[in-house]
Amino acid sequence: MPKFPIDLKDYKPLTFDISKPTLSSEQKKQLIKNIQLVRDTVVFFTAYAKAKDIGGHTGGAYDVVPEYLITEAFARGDKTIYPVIFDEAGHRVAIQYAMSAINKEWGKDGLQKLMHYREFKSGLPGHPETELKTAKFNSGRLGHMWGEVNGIAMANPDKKIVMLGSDGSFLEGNDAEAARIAVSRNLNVKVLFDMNDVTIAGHPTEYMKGFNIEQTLGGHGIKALVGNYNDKEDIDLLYKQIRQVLSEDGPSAVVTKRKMAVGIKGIEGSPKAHDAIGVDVAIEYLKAKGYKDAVELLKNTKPITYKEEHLGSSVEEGKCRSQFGKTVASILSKLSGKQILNSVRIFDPDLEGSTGLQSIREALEKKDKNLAKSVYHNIGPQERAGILAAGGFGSERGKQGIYATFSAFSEMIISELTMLRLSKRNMLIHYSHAGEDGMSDNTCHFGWNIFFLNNGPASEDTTKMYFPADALQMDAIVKKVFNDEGIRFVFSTRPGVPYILDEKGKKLYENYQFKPNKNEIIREGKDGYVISYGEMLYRALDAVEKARKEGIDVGLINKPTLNIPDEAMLKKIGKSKFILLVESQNYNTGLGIRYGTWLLERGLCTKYAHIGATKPGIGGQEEQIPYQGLDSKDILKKIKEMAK
Ligand SMILES: Cc1ncc(C[n+]2csc(CCOP(=O)(O)OP(=O)(O)O)c2C)c(N)n1
Repeated sequence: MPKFPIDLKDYKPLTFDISKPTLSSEQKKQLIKNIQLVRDTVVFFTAYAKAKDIGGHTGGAYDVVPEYLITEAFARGDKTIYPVIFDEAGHRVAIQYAMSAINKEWGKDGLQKLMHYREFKSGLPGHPETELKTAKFNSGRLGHMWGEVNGIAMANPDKKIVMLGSDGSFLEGNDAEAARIAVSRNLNVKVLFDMNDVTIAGHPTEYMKGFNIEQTLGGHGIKALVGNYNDKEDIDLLYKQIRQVLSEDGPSAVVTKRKMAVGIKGIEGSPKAHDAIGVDVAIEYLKAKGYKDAVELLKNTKPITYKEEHLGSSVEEGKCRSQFGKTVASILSKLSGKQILNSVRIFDPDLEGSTGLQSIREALEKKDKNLAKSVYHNIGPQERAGILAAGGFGSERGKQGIYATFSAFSEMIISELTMLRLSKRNMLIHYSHAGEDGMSDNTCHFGWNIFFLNNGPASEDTTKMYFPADALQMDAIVKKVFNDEGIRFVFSTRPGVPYILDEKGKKLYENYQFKPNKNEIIREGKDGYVISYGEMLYRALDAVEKARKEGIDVGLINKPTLNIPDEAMLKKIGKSKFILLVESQNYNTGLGIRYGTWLLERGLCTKYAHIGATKPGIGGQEEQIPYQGLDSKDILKKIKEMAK
């Protein structure tokens, strides 16, 4: 492994005395130097992950370096400041990792460790997670931290608790509740907001007219100190403001208005700075600062590739999550502007590029810009308000709300779902990034509890859950259920998946009509059956094909409608010698626990087992599935055990 290429010998930890109202010129000089070195470090190691094609986030972490270093320096000089600087925007974890390395919390090789940000087993996944022993708190779902910090303040009444805030997190409703509690109990919580006016898919002040952090805080009873920095940060002012909030009793905040990634040519002020910095942009930035070794490393780093062929499916892959948007766009393209206006509203909680909604927006804009404005709404990271608005729009026959986000965040809307279901709302909801596949964002972003959504009353539930196995099946499912009534969930995963092939090697889901509720025979078998769905189907198919080559005549069933038992199929496979249910959902909450019940209720007491995810994540991308023991090799092993 090459040596960490940023020389940090000029970095000197600072200690500030809270009684001093201003920085000395020496302190200021060193602070500015430190900020630059930490920012260069963040740029380098996040770009290095990008060069390896394992993603990451640069801009947010880069932004908050000044407030992090100033707070840390005050904490060194004042033991009443809680020693952990919390962050409600966990994707900015690069600042936590950078400082743990620089402060030698991981021993003398800490900087080397940064070279492995987001890699498998590196301990440095995409969000801070304490179980990996590299973070001091867990954060990653926006809006989940401040509420907890309130309780930490209650448990430590003699301490001041500092949390880094962000415009994206503040959009989530939990922050409003947390602010009220902090005010009502006069908690010593200090929130330092990075108001860079950038989230993933745009600028909050543009897509959420009226959004204003300081005025909102004022309404809750927190007077925020505002720093307005356009092109240039003012370290003296930031020092004074942080000192002031740390000196006051009770909750208080600093709102730092700045351009995201200030000083990084090409991405400054742009949502492009939110994710990992482009390698070319990083090279230009580091070159200008004379970091020759870092530039060379970035130039010579290749993407980590995971290509592995699977029997029974194609080499070519398609992304189901992108297909969702393409299919909806194609359906809408056949409607007139008036029909679209009357029948759909699309709500994007800031993830449009990741969930496929972007294709819908682009198609609408191509048709008619004004129509797009009326129909398509970037509602920012506001999971609950977004889904409720989508449901409210779908309150009449012929109208539906379309909504898409990550499967992990389905856990946030369970109660809303109950109310929407009671009101018989019409909605088409796409939850992407289900399971663990390709998720170096790690456990907080695993979409492994999607069956929490299966919570309606069994006798009259019209809620449907569909999980296609490849992009062609996604297309067929969306086309089939688009005009259905009720709440329809469609799931997909982060990485592309191969196309499922029939026994002759043809794409199974080409020229195919989707039949809701029906299970599909992918391979017939006499000795037993594997039943699976989604991104696990091609892995299961590989295992089944290999088992068959070894003389075990095992069949494979796809179950694209997750929450409805298929009576005919239950009867058929329930009489075989064994059934193995394969999924990447949580072993505790997935289809596996339901399927076993369905079998027993029908007196079908064959040998049954289910495998699903049982462990917290460990970083990396396609390593997550094998790590859970869910690779095709693991499935094959289980088939062999069961066929004995
Ligand atoms: C509840 C929830 N919804 C959506 C996301 C996906 N997401 C991650 S970061 C982000 C935007 C965050 O913006 P901000 O916190 O201002 O961070 P910055 O762009 O400044 O880094 C979103 C929507 C999430 N992590 N949690």
